[in-house]
Amino acid sequence: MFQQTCIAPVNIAVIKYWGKRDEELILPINDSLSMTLSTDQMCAKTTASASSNFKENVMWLNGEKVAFDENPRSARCLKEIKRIASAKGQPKFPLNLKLHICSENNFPTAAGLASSAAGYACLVYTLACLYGVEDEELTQIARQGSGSACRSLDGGFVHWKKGDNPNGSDSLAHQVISPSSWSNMRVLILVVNDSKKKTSSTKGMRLCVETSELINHRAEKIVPQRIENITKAIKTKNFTDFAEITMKDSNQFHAIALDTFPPCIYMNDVSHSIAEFVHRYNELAGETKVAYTFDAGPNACLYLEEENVAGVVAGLKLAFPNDNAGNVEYVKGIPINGQ
Ligand code: 2P0
Repeated sequence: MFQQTCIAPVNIAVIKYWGKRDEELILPINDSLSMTLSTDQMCAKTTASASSNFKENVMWLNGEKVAFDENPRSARCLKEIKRIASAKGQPKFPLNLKLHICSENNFPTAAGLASSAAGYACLVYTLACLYGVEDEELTQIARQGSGSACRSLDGGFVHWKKGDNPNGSDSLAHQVISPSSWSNMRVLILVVNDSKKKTSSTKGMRLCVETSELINHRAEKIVPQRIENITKAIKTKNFTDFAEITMKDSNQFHAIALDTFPPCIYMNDVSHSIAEFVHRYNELAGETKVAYTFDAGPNACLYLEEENVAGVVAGLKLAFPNDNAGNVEYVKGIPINGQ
């Protein structure tokens, strides 16, 4: 039996990916940029085994058997890895051996907490190690599992370029700065609700591309400049500019989600109260100390520098006591991935 186990981190976008120009190859309509979190507290862990005793490819996700060959995304990731392994010659074992794959997330799946990003990044990386193709360009394969997964294969801040080629060969993710370049950056995750979201990201963005009159304006006229500006803010560690762009981009993503017909509503009243708290906190502090961003769910991700964590957490605990039903469940301090 041949076996490999790997872990992969979550990433949280500050410039959001929303909308595909090619559903099958998972090619986005705009660039996106994210920060990779430490694997200490939130990660996916995958073990893949190949054996001549296995009769079929089988996958378990968080203990539940899920489709593998019937799922076009996981099947495509495996096909691509095998294609590279075969092209390299001398595969470690016969490529026709069947696989058993076991994957677990140590955080809520599909609650807008980037579970598919960590999950597919982990699946692709584990398969790549199993078949001995670590040195290949893997972000292109992870992207075909779940778009945001391509940003989880590197640490620090990562930029996924939409690319222009119809075959996706230039739709790749690259590191902008290493984790150590902004080592006091932190993220707090505020879990407002960990139940499965109503509209999946895949479905939500498809509907959005089909019906929103604002989405193309965002993709063509807004995002390119934002990517340039936030890259500069990240490279110069300008927290004020970084925070403003991050919050505006989160708000714009939720605005185009609302412009979908029927609308996709991911934030709830508690989410909006958290955003309000952040603006008020910064106003009272007289400077920008914290930024929010919300993905396709109600949970909040707050970006802030280490020296402001204690103050912000104290304020949050006063504003959102854990014992109130419907309020924030818990708060985690998560450092940037140190790998
Ligand atoms: C992001 N999200 O940039 C944005 C912001 C959610 C909100 O990437 O269809 O699960 O598998 O490519 O990667 C969620 O999208 O969607 C996502 P698919 P994915 O993080």
